[in-house]
Amino acid sequence: MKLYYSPGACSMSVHIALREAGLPVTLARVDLQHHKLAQPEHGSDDYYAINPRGYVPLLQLDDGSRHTEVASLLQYIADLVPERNLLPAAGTRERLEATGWLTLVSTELHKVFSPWLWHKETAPSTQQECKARLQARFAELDRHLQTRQYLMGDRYTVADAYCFTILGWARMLMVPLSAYPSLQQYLSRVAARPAVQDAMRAEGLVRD
Ligand SMILES: N[C@@H](CCC(=O)N[C@@H](CS)C(=O)NCC(=O)O)C(=O)O
Repeated sequence: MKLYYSPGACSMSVHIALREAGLPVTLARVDLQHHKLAQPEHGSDDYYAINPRGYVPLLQLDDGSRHTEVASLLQYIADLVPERNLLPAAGTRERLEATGWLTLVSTELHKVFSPWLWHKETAPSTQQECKARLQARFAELDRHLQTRQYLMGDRYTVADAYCFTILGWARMLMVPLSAYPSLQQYLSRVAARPAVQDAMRAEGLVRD
């Protein structure tokens, strides 16, 4: 498989999941500002030629097919290696709960940070509203994590890889997490996982 990614972007959750799954992956870095490939392929560096939507992640399977959307890529990876327990089995109440978390991270966190807070031209009133909405979600997560190690309790899932990746943006976007100690401990717990460290190192976000 080949993962088109940008360091620290939402694509890092898919990168983490691939490492948690023990699946081999080739990384292709995308410059998201210019929508160019860091290493041109077939003589072209135009990322729109790979993904007409222009965004990462994009996962190219070994059959050459190309797929996007973090939440569905994470489910696909987890389902490839059921023995790694990265998601509960399909059709169970636990799976419903886990896909609920994936959707919540996608729609209530990822798409509230982005596109609004990454874009300096966003009106201050919109920024304020997004920050207030995020803080309400952080407070909810903080309460949830007071008595749990991970979103699904004792069990780490790909939803944690996604949540960790998106909440990693908080400091850069000036949405402080200091009022949410259980959430901060959770992020440290996820950060300590070897697969997370390996992915961050490979993306140039941590050094030895
Ligand atoms: N709907 C997509 C959104 C992916 C997305 O927002 N990617 C961002 C990085 S976190 C991106 O590549 N933005 C650059 C762009 O849209 O041009 C998903 O859930 O995977």
